[in-house]
Amino acid sequence: MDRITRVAIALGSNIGHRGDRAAHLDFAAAQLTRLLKALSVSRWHDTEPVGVGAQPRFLNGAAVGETTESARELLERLLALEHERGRERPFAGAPRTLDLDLVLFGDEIVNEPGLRVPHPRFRERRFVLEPLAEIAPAMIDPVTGRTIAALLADLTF
Ligand code: PH2
Ligand code: MG
Ligand code: MG
Repeated sequence: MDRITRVAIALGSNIGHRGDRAAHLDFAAAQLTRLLKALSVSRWHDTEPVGVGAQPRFLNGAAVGETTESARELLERLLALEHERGRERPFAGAPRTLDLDLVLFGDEIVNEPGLRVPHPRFRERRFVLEPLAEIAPAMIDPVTGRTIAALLADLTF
């Protein structure tokens, strides 16, 4: 029997195809139903850009589901979906059509080139925690041992 891992993914877009950021997130959600079992998807949240200067507003969401693949294999699939939506990386933090970040991969802690889980900054990011708390408030961050709901309640801004 393959080992089943529950994963959390953060979705973001701030370049819309003809202005439609939701089309990118809807595409990602549809593809994730093929990649993951028992998928839950949050609603989409319109958010202020954080830490990237003057950029278009984001649409953010979260998805939770189960996989039998490794974190590296799932990451490769997420990058392929970003690529399908024309994601370009001219510089770090550039505006993007589709960003799919692996936030949690079960209780695994991975620190490798190109792959860090839990996502190193997700605990400070309301645009990640708020959608994730909608669908998986009891999910545990293996680094702090805190639930998503507790991490969200900790945010002071
Ligand atoms: N992603 C970033 C930087 N800033 N701000 C919002 N609101 N939403 C994002 O997804 C986001 C951001 C880098 O990945
Ligand atoms: Mg990101
Ligand atoms: Mg990313």
